[in-house]
Amino acid sequence: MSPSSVPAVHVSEEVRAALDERRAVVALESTIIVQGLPAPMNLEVADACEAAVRAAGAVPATAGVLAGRAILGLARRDVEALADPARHAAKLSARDLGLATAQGVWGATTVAGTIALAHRVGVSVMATGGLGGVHQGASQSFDESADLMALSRTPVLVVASGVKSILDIPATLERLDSLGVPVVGYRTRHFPGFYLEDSGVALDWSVDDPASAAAAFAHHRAVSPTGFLLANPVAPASALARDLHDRALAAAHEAVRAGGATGKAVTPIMLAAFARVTAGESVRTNRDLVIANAALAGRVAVALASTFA
Ligand code: PSU
Ligand code: MN
Repeated sequence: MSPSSVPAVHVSEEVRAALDERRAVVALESTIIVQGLPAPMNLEVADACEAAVRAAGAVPATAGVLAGRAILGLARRDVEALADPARHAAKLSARDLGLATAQGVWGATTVAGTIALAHRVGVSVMATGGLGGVHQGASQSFDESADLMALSRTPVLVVASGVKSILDIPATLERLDSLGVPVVGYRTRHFPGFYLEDSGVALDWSVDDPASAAAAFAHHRAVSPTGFLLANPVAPASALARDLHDRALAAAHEAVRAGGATGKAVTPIMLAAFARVTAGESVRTNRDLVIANAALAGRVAVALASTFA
């Protein structure tokens, strides 16, 4: 393939029209659908996230790579195809995208992969459940999610309910500090704990409404090339009880250790261990928080498009 035939990121017609008219667009990732949540809830969550973005007045753009085509704005049948276990879709971070498109691979995109595609076409808001972060023992293993470095070089606002519980939360926040990525609580001065409302770690900044979040991000990107983490706590009614959470967390650590899992396999194993120990409650919490994050991302994108386009 000659360099001139290297394909761009493909954008659905609806997303293209929204971008051309400077209307709000929210990028959504697909790893949570394909590797993060069990079927059949995964597709229900994919639909509910798109619906939440639309209800806010923005256009959803779910990212993925279909047989080597990197797409922003997957159709429902594409999401289904990607989630079909028979496809064995890969988990694609930012560094994998070129290889995946060159080799005709099917893959779901992580936060890092999604913001790389989003930024390329001019989408600057995305939603996920929990950002990747620094793993326990990372000072030995060097296991830190590529989501962090990606945020440090990609000016996209990501809405997340903190980072996955198994991670080293204080270390993750230290890295985000070093990388120049602001962490802003949505109606809170504490970093959310993914399945829990509050991780116990204090934050320097918070905003109280979508317009303030949009203004903060607009000001941030005027003076900095980095991304922006808007940390939206799970609704109290959807959070796990703390004792159940702590038991599940111990089991998740054990599952990762016993399986000898490393790299991109760790997060899916951890999520599955939580689902087992909580008898599915963690999956419902995960569903609720990611849909709420999509809704908030929609409202922030609308505020951004109306005021700072
Ligand atoms: N949030 C969820 N479930 C998930 C993820 C986020 O509620 O499965 C995914 C995101 O795609 C995130 C990835 O980028 O987990 C992090 O994986 P890793 O730790 O391997 O970088
Ligand atoms: Mn990792």
